[in-house]
Amino acid sequence: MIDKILMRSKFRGTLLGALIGDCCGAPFEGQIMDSGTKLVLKNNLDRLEGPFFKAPYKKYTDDTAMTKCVANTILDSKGFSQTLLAKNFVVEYFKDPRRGYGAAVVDVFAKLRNTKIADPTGPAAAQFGGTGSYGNGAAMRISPVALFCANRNKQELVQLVRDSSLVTHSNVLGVNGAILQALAIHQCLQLNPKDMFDRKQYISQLKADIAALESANDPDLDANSNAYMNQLHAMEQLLEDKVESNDENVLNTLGHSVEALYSVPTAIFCFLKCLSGTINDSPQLSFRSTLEYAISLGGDTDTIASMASSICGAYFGDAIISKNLIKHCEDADNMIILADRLFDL
Ligand code: F2R
Ligand code: MG
Ligand code: MG
Repeated sequence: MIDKILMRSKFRGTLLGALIGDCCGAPFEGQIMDSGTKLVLKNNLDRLEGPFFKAPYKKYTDDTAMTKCVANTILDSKGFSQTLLAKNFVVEYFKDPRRGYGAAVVDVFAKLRNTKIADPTGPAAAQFGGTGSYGNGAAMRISPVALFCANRNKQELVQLVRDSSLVTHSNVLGVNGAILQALAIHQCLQLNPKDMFDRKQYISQLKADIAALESANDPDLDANSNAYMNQLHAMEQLLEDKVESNDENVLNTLGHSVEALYSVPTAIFCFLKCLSGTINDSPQLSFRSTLEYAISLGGDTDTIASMASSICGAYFGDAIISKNLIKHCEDADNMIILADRLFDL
């Protein structure tokens, strides 16, 4: 049983995790993470968590800008619609375009604006010669949907994730990546962090949910028919040390790119690895380890750290996140307000 106080804390932890991962990961996006850079990362995070000092905010990127749009669309008095979500994305992007958006998704925003959102999913469906984007942009912003569906069944969750994804991402890998990220958060919301965490059970549940999604694919016609199941299986092998989980193996197996398939399972892996005591077993340190480890893998650091820290925040709640670290992230107060409003909804 999760009481109301813990659940409110979990809502805050989910959105704050998403924000902190984005803000702290962004400066390392695309960098080679050699031992020197990893030390810089560690020192940076130590400083941000240490005694408070006044410094410019760590700015958030597209991950948070779009997460806020999703949250505000759900919270709108008229209720969620793809047209409203598309409008919120367009307004936000043209107000503040320099947030490091994906190279192709900005074309969707331009088309949506030029057509006055006549068809909210049309421009996304036309991306990449009609195959749609398989980037991680739908997954990176999905946490408010998982929160909204905390007490709803999985069918409703999957439907709302799909509806919100299709405004920018129509490729099945982009959509299923968002569904997997939402399911990872959704499951954590139901778990009490005071109980023993059953990693096997957590992964089997994710696998069962993904099997249901991917069973609709035809393996003869679709090379990616079991794509996420294969990634979850590979993730489990790494966690069980059937394959040595050094950085090279993690990156070769799970990846760290802007593609949803090669970043969402990686984010879940970061959370599970840091939770299981492989790195440590204290809640405060688990959050910090998840954040630091996700960034240390390099590549799409803001997004992988954002997704991993959001899952971790959903599991533990916000009490275990360093207050000083939160204060250093742009717009943290507003993320807490959004989390509380989603909880009250
Ligand atoms: N864009 C970035 N990072 C680049 C560096 C930013 C720089 N630091 C700055 O400040 O400017 N990060 C953000 O983009 C990712 C989310 O992207 P999203 O929303 O999925 O966008 P998009 O454009 O749809 O997809 C991303 C790229 O994936 C490739 N791709 C996707 N589908 C494809 C397909 N069907 N065929 C071929 N390629 C496909 C393309 O290269 C897309 O541009 C997050 O990391 C966010 O932080
Ligand atoms: Mg970003
Ligand atoms: Mg990114």
